[in-house]
Amino acid sequence: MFAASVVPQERRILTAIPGPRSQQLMARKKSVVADGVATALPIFAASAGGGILEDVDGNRLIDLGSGLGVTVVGNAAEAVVRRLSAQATRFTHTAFSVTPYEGYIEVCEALAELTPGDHAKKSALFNSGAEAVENAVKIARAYTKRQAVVVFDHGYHGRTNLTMALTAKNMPYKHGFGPFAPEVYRVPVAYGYRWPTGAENAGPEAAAQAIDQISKQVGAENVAAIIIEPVLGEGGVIEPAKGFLPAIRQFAADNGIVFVADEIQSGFCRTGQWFACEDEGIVPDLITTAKGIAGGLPLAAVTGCAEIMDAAHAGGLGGTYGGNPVACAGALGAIETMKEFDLNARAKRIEAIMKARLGAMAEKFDIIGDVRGRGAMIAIELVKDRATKEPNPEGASALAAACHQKGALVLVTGTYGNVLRLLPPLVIGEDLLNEGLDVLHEALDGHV
Ligand code: PLZ
Repeated sequence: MFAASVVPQERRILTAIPGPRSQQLMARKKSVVADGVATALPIFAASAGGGILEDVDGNRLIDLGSGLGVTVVGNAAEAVVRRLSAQATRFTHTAFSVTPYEGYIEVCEALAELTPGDHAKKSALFNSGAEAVENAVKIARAYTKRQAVVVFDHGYHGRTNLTMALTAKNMPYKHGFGPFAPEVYRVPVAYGYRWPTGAENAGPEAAAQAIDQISKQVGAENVAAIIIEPVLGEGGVIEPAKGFLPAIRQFAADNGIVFVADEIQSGFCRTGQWFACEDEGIVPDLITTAKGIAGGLPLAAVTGCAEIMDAAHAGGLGGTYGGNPVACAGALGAIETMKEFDLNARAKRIEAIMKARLGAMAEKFDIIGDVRGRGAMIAIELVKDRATKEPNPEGASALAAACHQKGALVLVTGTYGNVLRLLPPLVIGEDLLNEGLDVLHEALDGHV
């Protein structure tokens, strides 16, 4: 049994979506929660576990979103609950920078063991993905004594001021919130489906363009860090075409630039490997993690070469809550679950099921322009016309809404808002996963 939660693993729709209790709560939300904090679904959660999320009206939805890719081990995973409960009864907070505790060390030891490369590694723990990315930039700047940071088209790195600058998409992430941090430069990424000369050329051509722009417009000797998601999540589950990541990684190594893999969404078994950059044998200098690391608790990390990590002066990295003891206990429980149930193998099995089913749907429904992704990070890109590849954001929203009504929770993403992504918890049962895909199939039937 994966989950401490007792939610029955079956889809059940008892009321209209949203039901009356969710509607009441939504009315209360409207009066006290800032409108900027929007929700993708108008239903309120009551409990969740395995592959099911139950709402306050008793509806049970198949979870194909994992709370934005977080609950790799499912909600309320048994080992997470056991460990964090034990920790919470001992102490909930001391501040690691005041009175340290063992759990923090254990998480850093696990990160050193699990991240790519067998060199000496160190970590620093934080609360959110954005905070981890900001700190990776601080560390890279301290190490290189350089300022420029290079990021990519379609990249997403967070919502704080520096990470808004690093994030590509204006709406909803940046609009009206500038000015943004300086010394951030954006270059092309190998987006195979939309590469003008075809997917087969995307890897080398995009790498050449990116390297040319960095060299000519920024100057490699000014660049502290190159930051990239090995699979770009919010940008539309874009796997950079083969060869792209190794070429950029090599360029960074040749020019003394810190190569940062942002594995906040793609890490911790999500793509069928501990980290997605392993797919092409990449060993990053620094790696940022969050989301899947702690089974839903707020925890994030920067991990990397000890020499680079040690470049920041004592007291230069920190924060009141970073590496909170309860969150660390959650992380140790999540990692225990990943190992015990071999969740990398589960992710690969989920990929096989989803790719086969979505491939068949793509043959039937012209609205599907592309099926892509790895492991349990899979997406379909929706288009108005397969020849022009004109994005179809309306189709994506309508499909997602239809899935929600029928009891499958899916997420819409992508620079053009036209990508439907499926990020199920890795502990989802195969019957439930197939049923979720049946729902998507029915929704496609109703909308094209
Ligand atoms: N880097 C690669 O995916 C968070 C954001 C959703 P935080 N992605 C989901 C939203 O609308 O806010 C993310 C990511 C990558 C960084 C982050 C930022 O992580 O924990 O949300 O700060």
